[in-house]
This record gives sequence, C-alpha cells and structure tokens, in this order.
Amino acid sequence: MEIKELARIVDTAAHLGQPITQLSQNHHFSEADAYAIQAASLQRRYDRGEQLIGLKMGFTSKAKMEQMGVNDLIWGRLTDAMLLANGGSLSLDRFIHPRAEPEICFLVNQPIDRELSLEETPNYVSAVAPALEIIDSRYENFKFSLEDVIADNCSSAALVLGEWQLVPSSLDQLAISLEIDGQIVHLGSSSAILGNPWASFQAATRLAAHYGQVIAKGAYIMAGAATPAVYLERGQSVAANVERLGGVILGVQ
Ligand code: OOG
Ligand code: MG
Repeated sequence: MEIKELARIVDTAAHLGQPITQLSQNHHFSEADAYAIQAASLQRRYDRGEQLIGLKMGFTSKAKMEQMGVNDLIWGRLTDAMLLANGGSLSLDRFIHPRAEPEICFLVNQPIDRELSLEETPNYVSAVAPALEIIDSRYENFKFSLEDVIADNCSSAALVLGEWQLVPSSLDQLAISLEIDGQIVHLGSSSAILGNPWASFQAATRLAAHYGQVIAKGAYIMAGAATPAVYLERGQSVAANVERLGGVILGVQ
C-alpha cells in the first residue's frame, strides 16, 4: 500500500539521517494522505519503542511561512527520542542539515479530545517553558511542498525544553531571541505566533481532534517558531530566550 511505503521512505531517511527527493516529485498525494503517511511513519517509531510526548505546530508565524514558502498551519508529532537535555549537546552526525528555532512550549494538565475555545485553553495548561526546536527536513536542500513536509512529520528532529514556569497572566509581546555563540541572530515576539501563542495551542486542539489524535495529560505542545530558523554548525552553542520565561542552550558537536 502506497501510504505505508511512503511512510517507510520518510521514516528511514529520518532514522539514518540521509536525504531523499521530495515524495511529491514522484507521487501524487493529498494533504489528508500526507497526514496518513505521517501517522504511519510515527507508528514505525512507536514499533521501535519510541513514545509520543506531544505535538508541534508549524508555520504559525509569518517569518517561518516566508522563509519556507508555505502558507498553511501544519502539525507534527514529538517522541521521547527527540528530547535533548537543556545544556546538553546535539550531534550533527545524526542529522542531515539541522536548523534551530526559538519556541514556547505548553504543558498539558488533562487529556484533550476535542477542539477547545480560545477562552478555555489556559484551563488545560499547567506550565509554559522556553524551548528550542531542531528541525531537519529529510528532503534534499530543505525544499518541500506542503504535503511533503506534513508527510515528513513537519521536519521534527529534536527539542530542548527550559524550566517550566507558572503560566503568566499574558503571553503577549514577549521578546523571543535566537542566539548563536551569545549573539542574537534573530529577534521576534510571541505575538508573531498567530497573534498570540494561545491561538496556536487552540489550533493544535482543533487539528488534533480533526485527525483523531488525543492530547494526553503531560503532553508538550510546541507553539511554533517566532523567527526564521538557522542552520547549525559544529562547535556552535545555540540558545533561545523568551522574555519572562528564561532560556535554553545547546552545544553543537
Ligand atoms: C517545517 C516546520 C515548521 C515551525 O515552528 O514553524 C516549524 C519546516 O520549517 O521545516 O516547526
Ligand atoms: Mg518549529
């Protein structure tokens, strides 16, 4: 069956850290098919013993949409194998052409199996943390169509979470920076994330419910990058800082 075969191709590329041509070059598939490929590729990870730890939203900011030339919200799945320690290191050997981006992560306090309204979202979150997401498209040259990137689990590769903070009364207009070797390379605002990171959380509940993915208690929801992503090079240290929430740092080896 084609969905399973395409899932095998993207999963193997991610597992081995080897690039592939865009699936859409040789196969015609819809957005719904792309999510089915993503789900089937994640099933292969679960079969290897990985566990789902949360979801990530993508293209929630204009900066990201413009950088990648894609204009639709996407969502992907995060597993425990992707989690890196804050202050730890990332080995480039495992990846193809990884990029880092600064994010905000939500901690879910009870199961969610339906679309929440924006007003109810804070009742479902116990804490927020600054985060770094490492994305690593499995496609050559980091180029893809909307369907390609969805099938490829939205380029998910790794994530680093900072210390959990009590949810502040507002997540509006917090400065978010991406730093390489202590220098700010991109500066954005939390309001660049769909106008407000809570809107991204709300959209995650809508999309998860639509695709039949229950969000578990304890799940992490990554709101999406507020700035463009940057390529990483060996020897660098990369950090994300979010005003009032603190930061995270990772060495690149
Ligand atoms: C897709 C993932 C987008 C974000 O935060 O917008 C994403 C990509 O850019 O390769 O994670
Ligand atoms: Mg991201």
